Amino acid sequence: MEDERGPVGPAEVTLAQAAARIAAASDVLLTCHRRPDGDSVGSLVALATLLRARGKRATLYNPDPVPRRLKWLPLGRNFRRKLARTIRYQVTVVTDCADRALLGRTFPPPEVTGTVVVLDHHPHGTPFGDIYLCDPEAASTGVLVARMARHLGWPLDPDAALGLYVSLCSDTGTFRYANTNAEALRLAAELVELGVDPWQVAETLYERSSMGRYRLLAEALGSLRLVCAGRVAIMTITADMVERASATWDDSVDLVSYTRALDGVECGVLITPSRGGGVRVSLRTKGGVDAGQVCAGFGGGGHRGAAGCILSGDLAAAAARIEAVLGEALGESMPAPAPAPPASDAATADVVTSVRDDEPRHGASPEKPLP
Ligand SMILES: [Mn+2]
Repeated sequence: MEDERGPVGPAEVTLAQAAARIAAASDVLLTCHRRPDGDSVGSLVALATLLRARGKRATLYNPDPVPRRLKWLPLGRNFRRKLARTIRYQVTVVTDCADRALLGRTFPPPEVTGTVVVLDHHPHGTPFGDIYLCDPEAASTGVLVARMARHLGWPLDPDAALGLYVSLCSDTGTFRYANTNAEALRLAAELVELGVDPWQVAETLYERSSMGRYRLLAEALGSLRLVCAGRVAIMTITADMVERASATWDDSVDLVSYTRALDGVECGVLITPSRGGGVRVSLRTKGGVDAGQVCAGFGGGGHRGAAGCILSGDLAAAAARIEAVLGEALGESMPAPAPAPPASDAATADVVTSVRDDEPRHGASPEKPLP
């Protein structure tokens, strides 16, 4: 496992091969990137439900807690945060993870994991594990789980359906972003036929904001400023602001979407202190600028429309650096840059985005700031 990012990479396989390996195991560990989000948790609980229905043992694991807004999912409270070193699994499935570093240092060793099967959909990921299946065309990792279930002839039960639906909502912005495709919508329709109630899910995910989050939003909007002739919006959230709002960092999830949603803005940036030191930059674009590429330049990564990275230095220095890079990227991406291009045109650009949660999962090295 330790050497698998060397020249001899993991086997990139077909869905059938990955499905066969998972189906052959009776004792499976299921995990995802640190700081799990709706796609990873949703796809994992769906997979766990499917495996258990076949009489297999499926253990859900992540060192970080499942966010409160996702705990209501079936098995959402059954995630283990620690594993005994003596436990042995035949197969470990990792979902929604573009880079081994995003699993953190606590990821169990090969004698515990058994064969590691990675199911992912990030473009430009760094393949890892023993079996690596990645399809950037899949709107969410849940789509891969659904394809696998179909291939194996495993019927989706209502619990699996709910997990897959949340996975879709999470990564498509509830069917708004440019990764929303026919397959995602067909799968969603199938899940609704299986009993998923779209309003109940939306209400649970999006209509239970805390007042703390609203106060934090007010603080964050107060920090918003436009640069690059109005084409870049930068928002900052500091620990002081979180405190003043009597909020938690959990309340800041997705506030970055307010930056991109401004008319005329092509790149939205949220800057926050990073837990491990340095500054976390969350970047959202309308597609003209490749957010994943910009963040990769700083050792992070992600999708075209949503990515993240960690910079060294203080908040102001990070803002200045990202502003400079975006100014350059905007100059290159737009043949005829205008001070205020119509947002409606920009919105039709080829965006591949996946936002719901913050994107440490996309960054290559969330735990240590860059030098
Ligand atoms: Mn995802």
